[in-house]
Amino acid sequence: MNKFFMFSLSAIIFLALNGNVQSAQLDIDMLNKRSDGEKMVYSQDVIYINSNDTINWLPTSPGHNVEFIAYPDEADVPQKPSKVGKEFSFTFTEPGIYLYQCSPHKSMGMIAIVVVDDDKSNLNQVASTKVVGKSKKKLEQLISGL
Ligand SMILES: [Cu+2]
Repeated sequence: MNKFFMFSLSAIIFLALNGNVQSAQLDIDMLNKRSDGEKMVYSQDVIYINSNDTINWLPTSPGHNVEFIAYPDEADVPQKPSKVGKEFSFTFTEPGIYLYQCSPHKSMGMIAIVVVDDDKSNLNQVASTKVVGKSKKKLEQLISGL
């Protein structure tokens, strides 16, 4: 074996061992007003991520939080809403659709969706999740856009 071959082989082994553990850190702002004029919203209504990516929700505006209300059966999401006005982070290890809301503004349409690994197998479960007030129409819009 020549040196170049050895080098290539080690590079391939390195990528094989490390290529799948790359994960991203993504920020979502919790906002009173978004640049498009929408009020009481997350900066992204729908975000597509890969498994093992982490989302950091930032208290860019005060008074918001994150409360998961629908998610894949296997997902180990927090069962309690995050603290209002505090940064919150979660690493998504299970593929599927996650629906969350802001507890104080759940009737004002402050809901959003995370899709992990483009897996939409729990779409019906998410679509039939009970939401309140303006979030009913918004959920229909988000679902139809997936
Ligand atoms: Cu809110």
